[in-house]
Amino acid sequence: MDKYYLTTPIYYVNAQPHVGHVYTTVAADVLARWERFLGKEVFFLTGADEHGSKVAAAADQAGLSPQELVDQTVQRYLDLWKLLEIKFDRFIRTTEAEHQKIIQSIFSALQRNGDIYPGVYEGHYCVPCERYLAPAEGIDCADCGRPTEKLSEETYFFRLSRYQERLKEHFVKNPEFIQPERIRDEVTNMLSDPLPDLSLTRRCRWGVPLPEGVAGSGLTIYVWFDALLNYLSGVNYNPLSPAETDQGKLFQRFWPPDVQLVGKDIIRFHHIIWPAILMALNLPLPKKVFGHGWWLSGNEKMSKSKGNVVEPFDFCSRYGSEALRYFLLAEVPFGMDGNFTEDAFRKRYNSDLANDLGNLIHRFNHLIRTNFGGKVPAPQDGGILARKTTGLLPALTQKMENLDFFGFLETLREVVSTGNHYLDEEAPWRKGPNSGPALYNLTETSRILSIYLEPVLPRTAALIRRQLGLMDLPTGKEALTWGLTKPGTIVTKAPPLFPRIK
Ligand code: ME8
Repeated sequence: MDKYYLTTPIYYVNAQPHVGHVYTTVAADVLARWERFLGKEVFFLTGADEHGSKVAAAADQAGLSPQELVDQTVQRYLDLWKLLEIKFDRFIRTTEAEHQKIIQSIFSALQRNGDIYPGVYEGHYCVPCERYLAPAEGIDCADCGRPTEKLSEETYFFRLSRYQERLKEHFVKNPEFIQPERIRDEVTNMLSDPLPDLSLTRRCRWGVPLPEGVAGSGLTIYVWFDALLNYLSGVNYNPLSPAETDQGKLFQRFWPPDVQLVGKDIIRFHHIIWPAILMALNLPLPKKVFGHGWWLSGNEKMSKSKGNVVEPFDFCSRYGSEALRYFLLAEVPFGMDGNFTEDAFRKRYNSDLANDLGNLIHRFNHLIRTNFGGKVPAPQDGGILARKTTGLLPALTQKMENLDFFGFLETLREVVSTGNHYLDEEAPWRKGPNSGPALYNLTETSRILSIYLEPVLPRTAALIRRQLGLMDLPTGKEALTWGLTKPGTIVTKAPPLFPRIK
């Protein structure tokens, strides 16, 4: 069986989750569900980035210990993922003892092969971004615009400079590594000046301690080194434990990642620093690292520090988590920025979900119950609907491979729209008992549609199948054959899938 290893960033738990975090995680969940549907063995990793000055400062502000703060906040993330039906295989926390041990042994391994060496870091550091500034940036952070701290501290450096040429080569030979295409130039330009070595430790009380025997009192491992390595510790990689052990099996099975999703705010970490660390460890690189666009709010990036975030719990309680999953992926192509407004959300909800999809299912369900006593009538020719729905798999697969959720949903909207036109033209309410084959075709179309919609709308897909009495039919690729619904299947009355928002 093919494998598929997929990751999201691990989010800082200094504050509550917002719609930006939901975006990446929902996109990953959709991919994971799709790949499972295709029959692959999937490992979907997400988690929490729990160390660093920013988390420690938030804990101080809340009058809690850092551990208390992260324990509380991580629960909010877990609750949110449950609400949104995120089916991850592992949720990693960087405060887990096992993760910390792995970080230390990777640090030691790199030190042994000369990729880590002691030195003094002189320069600026941005705590909100947990980032060392390049000397040319000056004293304010180019990413968030805030003033930074001036540091002069003893540290250990990672020899990032050693990997500059190999990174360049890798980018040329593996164009699919940097996705989407529109950010390729930006990433490649990051290599136009010599790469400075990266300071790997900080004078920060809340972080992974240096490995035993490494000098440096008061120093902990730089939070980004700790965080990036979650993608390795998440599949139990450990340079000290051989691959054949139980520990090593998960790594053996799933490494390297097939797709890593990140927001475009952290592409330097993921397209430059991360692959360089893997090169230093002699490990294969991820196949694809995709830097998606931002959700803006009031034309600025939605972020905790700007105070312009959309709160997902409240949003889900008003409109449902399915609608949020749908909106995020249907509104804007994945690589682009989008403005999140309640008005845009309501418009899309009402047009795509309430009027088109919800109405289609509601209308023919009603007709089967009134014209045929609730039993799916016998089929004749599948006609245009059979042609429209069967054979979509290659095109949809291609779209998912390109992370084109927007195009994927556009294709499914066309199916829904064909179904609604068909219903209008066939007008079963006029044909009475002669409307049987048309209603069968609509049932079959909706069954196949529910299979395709499942990754994005898992609850809705199940509700469609339940009201059409199709719960016992297969849901894997074999479900795509036209004609699996048995005539006589009992259709039941159900509330609207997406009640119109006034
Ligand atoms: O950067 N639009 O964590 P973080 C779209 N811990 N996506 C957004 C977004 C927005 N407005 N705001 C946040 C960190 N995101 C590190 C990551 S990984 C080894 C360590 C999403 O809590 C997007 O995926 O700041 C972005 O990259 C991530 O959340 C940043 O989350």
